[in-house]
Amino acid sequence: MQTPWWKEAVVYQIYPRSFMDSNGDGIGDLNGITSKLDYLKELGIDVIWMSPVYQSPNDDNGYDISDYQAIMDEFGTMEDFDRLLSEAHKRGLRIVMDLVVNHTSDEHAWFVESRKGKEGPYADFYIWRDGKADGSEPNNWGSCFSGSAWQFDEGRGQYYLHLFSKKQPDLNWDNPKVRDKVFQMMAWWCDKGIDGFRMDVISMISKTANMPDGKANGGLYGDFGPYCVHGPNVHQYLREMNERVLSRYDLMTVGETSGVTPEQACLYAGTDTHELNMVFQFEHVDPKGKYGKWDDRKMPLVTLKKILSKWQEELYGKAWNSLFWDNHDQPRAVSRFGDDRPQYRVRSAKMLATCLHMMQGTPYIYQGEELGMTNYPFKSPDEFRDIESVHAYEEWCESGRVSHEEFWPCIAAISRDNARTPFQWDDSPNGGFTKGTPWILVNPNYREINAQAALKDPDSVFHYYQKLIALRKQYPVIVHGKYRLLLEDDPDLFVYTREFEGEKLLVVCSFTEEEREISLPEEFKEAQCLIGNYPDLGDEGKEKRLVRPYEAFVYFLRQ
Ligand code: TEU
Ligand code: CA
Repeated sequence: MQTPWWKEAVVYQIYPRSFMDSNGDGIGDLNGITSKLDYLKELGIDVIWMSPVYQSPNDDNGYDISDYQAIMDEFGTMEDFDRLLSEAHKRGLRIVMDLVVNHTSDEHAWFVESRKGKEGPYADFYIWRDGKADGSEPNNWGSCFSGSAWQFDEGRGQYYLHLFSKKQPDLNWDNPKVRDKVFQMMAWWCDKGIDGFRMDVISMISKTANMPDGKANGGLYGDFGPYCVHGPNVHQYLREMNERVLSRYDLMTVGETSGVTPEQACLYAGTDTHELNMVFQFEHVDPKGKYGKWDDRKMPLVTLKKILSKWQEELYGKAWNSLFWDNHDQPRAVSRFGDDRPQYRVRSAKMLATCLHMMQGTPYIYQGEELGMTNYPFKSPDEFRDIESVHAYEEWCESGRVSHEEFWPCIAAISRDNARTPFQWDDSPNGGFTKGTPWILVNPNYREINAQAALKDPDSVFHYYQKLIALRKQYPVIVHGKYRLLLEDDPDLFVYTREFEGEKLLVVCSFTEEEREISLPEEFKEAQCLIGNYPDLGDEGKEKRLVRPYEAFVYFLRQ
C-alpha cells in the first residue's frame, strides 16, 4: 500500500495577520505570504495551513466569517489568493485552508436573515431558544470567551447560542440545508485546487436537542461540554461530509477536537472510518489550572511523557497523530516547554524540535517556532488584542475574584497574543514585518531573534529544523516506526525508541539545565548519531554518558 502524502509531510502554520505585511498598513496579508514562499521552501516544509483569510469583521481575528467565498479586505483579493495558490504549487508546496463551520459571524448573510424572524428560509440555520419564563437565558452555559453562551436578539425575540463570542453564532448542523450550504462551499474551494482543510472546533458541530444546565466548572457559568462536544451526530455529519466532498478530492484533513480521547480519535480519524485524516488533541497543552486554563506552572515532564506516549501507543496502526507544541492559540513552545533564557533558548528550542519531530505522526511548525521565537514580555492587560485574553482579564480580575498580582503571571504566560506578535524577519524596525504601525506589539527581541540572522548562522534553530525535516524524508522509521517510551518515571529525560522493518531510533531529550548521567541500551553502543544539538557528540560509544543541559540526540541503527 502506498503511504498517503500527508503522512510524510511536515506542515507549517501561518497566522496571516502576523506573518508579513506587504502594503504598510500594519497587517499581514496574502501578498506578504506569497513574498515569503521561498523562505518556507528553504525550510523544507510541504504544506502550509493558513488561519482564516475569509471576509470577517475580525471580532476573533478571522474565526468569525461573514463570507466564506471572499477574502478579508485587509488580506487582499481573490486574485491575490489565486496567485498565492499557484505560486505555492509551483514550488511544490500545498495549501490547507482553515474551515470554520461550527459558527459564522453574526454579520454573515445567513445570520442576518435568521435573526429577522421564525419564518423564512434561514430561520433554522442557527440555534435559537426561548428564554426562561422570567426572560433569563435558556440555561447556565458559559461561552469559551467569558460570559453567557446565549445572546438575546430583540428582532427575533429569542436567544441564540454562541459557544465563542456573541459575534460567533453557532450553526444548526441538524438542519440539512446548513449541511448542503457548507458542503457546496467546501467543494467550491476544492475545485479551486486547495489541498485540504484544518477544521475549527469540528468536534462541537452537533449539539444535544435537550439543553439542560451544565455543571459549574469553577467559574460563574455552567459547562456546555457534555451537550456540545463530540455530540450525538458528529460522526454521522463528518461521514456525510467525507462522502459528499472530501473523498472526491486528494486532500489532507485535520480536525481540531479539544477534549478528544484516543478512542474517539480512532473514530474521527480511523484508518477506515471515512471521516478525517487526523485530529489535534490538546491534553498536553491544556492545564487544568489554577484559574481555568490560566496557569503559569510548567507541566511535570512525567505527566507530559505519559500523555504524549498514550497518544503514540493508542493510535498506532489505527489512526494518525498530529504533532505540535504550539499554535496561534497557545504560548510559544520554547517559553512554555523549554527554557527561553538567553543561555538556553537555542539549545532547548532544538531539543523540543527533536523530541516532537522524531515521534509518530505529522509534525506542525507554528510560524516563528523555527526561529525559537519567545513569549512576549506583557506588562499590562491593555497590551492584549485577543478577545479571549481581554474578556478573561475582565471576568477574573476586574470582577474582583482574584487579585491582579495573583492572576497576571498566569494570563501573561498563557495569552494567545504570545503567539500572535509579528514574525521577526530581520533587525530593521518592527522586525521587518511592516513599514507601518503593526496591529499588535512586536517582541523587542527581534534584534537578536530573526530570520535573517538565523539564515546566516549554520547553528541556528532554523537550520536544525531544516535538518530534522530532511531526515524525515530519508528514514522511513521516522514516519512509520513503532514508539516505545523508556525511563517513564525520569523527571528530566524524555527517552524513546522507534522501530520499523529492522531500522531503529533512540531519541534522548533532556528537559533540564542539570547534567544527567544515562546508560544507553546495549544495542545502541555502535549506533550512528543522526542529529544532535551540541556540536560534538559527547561520550559517544560509551555505555554510560553524560547528558548535558537541554541536550538532544538521535541514534540510528539498521539490524
Ligand atoms: O479554537 C478553539 C479552542 O478550543 C481553543 O483552543 C480556543 O482558542 C480558546 O482558547 C478556548 O479557551 C478555535 C480556534 O483555533 C481559535 O483561534 C478560535 O478563537 C476558536 O476556535 C473559535 O473559532
Ligand atoms: Ca497589509
